[in-house]
Amino acid sequence: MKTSIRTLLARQILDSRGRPTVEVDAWLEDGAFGRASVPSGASTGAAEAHELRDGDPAHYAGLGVLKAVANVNGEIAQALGGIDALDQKRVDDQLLALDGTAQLARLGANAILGVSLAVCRAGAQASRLQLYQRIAQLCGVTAPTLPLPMTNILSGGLHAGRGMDVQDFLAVPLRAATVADAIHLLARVRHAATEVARERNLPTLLADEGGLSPGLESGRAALQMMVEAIGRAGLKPGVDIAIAIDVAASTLQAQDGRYRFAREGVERTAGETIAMLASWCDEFPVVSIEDGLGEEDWSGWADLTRALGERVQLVGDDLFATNALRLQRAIDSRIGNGVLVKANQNGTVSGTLAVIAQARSAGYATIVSARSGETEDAFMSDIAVGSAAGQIKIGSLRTSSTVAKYNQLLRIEEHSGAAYAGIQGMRGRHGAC
Ligand code: 2PG
Ligand code: MG
Repeated sequence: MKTSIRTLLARQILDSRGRPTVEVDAWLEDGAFGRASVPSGASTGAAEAHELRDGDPAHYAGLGVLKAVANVNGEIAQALGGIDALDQKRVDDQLLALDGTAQLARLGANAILGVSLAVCRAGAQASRLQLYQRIAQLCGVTAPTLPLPMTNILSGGLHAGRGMDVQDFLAVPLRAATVADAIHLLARVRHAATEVARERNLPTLLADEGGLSPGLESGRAALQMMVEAIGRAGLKPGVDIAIAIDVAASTLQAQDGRYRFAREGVERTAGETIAMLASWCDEFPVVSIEDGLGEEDWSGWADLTRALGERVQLVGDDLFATNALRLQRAIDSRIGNGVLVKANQNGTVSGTLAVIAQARSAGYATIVSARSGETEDAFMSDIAVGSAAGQIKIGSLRTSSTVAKYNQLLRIEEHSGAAYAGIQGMRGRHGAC
């Protein structure tokens, strides 16, 4: 068959942190070609699909991915040869079956996702479709939509040497007619944040996602700086630009279910953490809070949802790990109202799109997200548009791996004439904000 997989070829390349990752080339019988590479997190959830690393201290400090590469070039290429690339579900099911473990620990989720992405791209080329159109076809979406972006401005946590306790402070454009307008507003805020940092003699060097890492003593101080940067950009906080937060609270967990805010020098119970987040929502234009509590703190999450779920978007990242079973548990007990979607937490294109569909049918918001270790591959932008996810979370408007995602949105907007979701991408889902 013309669209059968002919060749799969993987190699080790480097990501934005200079760490090895997997890149896969897929060729089909008719000459169609797809190349894709796999991102990697730092604040990783325990329930994520398993990233296979070599563990050889003499090679990239144990972080090499030569075993995953060998798994693609050997066992996976052998098993997938001749399968129709346009049957993405069959390709992905075959990959899962071949691995045979729940978290894809045998062949490696990095090997499996690299193949799944590359085959999807080759399938798009064979179908003479743009990648976002192919994704839309796979999801049964008839109206692809440009997502509302949330953009990292200030970083802490594991992305910035724990210089601040909370991991991400992001800007969300409230008033933009197109994704190009939205990106322009975000660029103004990012630029103004550098000016504010410079004036206050704070560092202006880049954190892992291209944001600033001012090392402020508390979340409140970082929120004040966000508001100042928005104002400095000539924009109104809460009118033009709102704020999203990723607490990444799983990385703050201490003994007895408490959370350690080391920079601030305090430990908080889940209840005290919820009270702190609520006070931030009272005082600042916060519209979205991700991982406000830890990945196994289901009862705390239930309290958090009762306290703030009507007011703001409550996003599970480590909590859900783009995993259908974990998401279903949350849906059944009404925990959170938004899902961060990371293909490498799940392991396959089909599995990732299924989680988006599952979240959507339960009325949860969906935010397609980059990882803190990225490559120049902008596949996630096509997923966000093609699945009409409504929102996308990307690092700052700095460094080519991050900017590649924004640039792809600009290209798709020009090519597709698709509508821009705007703030409805957030509001439309759960009535919050
Ligand atoms: C997150 C991402 C991006 P990482 O926590 O949402 O900010 O980080 O890829 O390190 O998990
Ligand atoms: Mg997160």
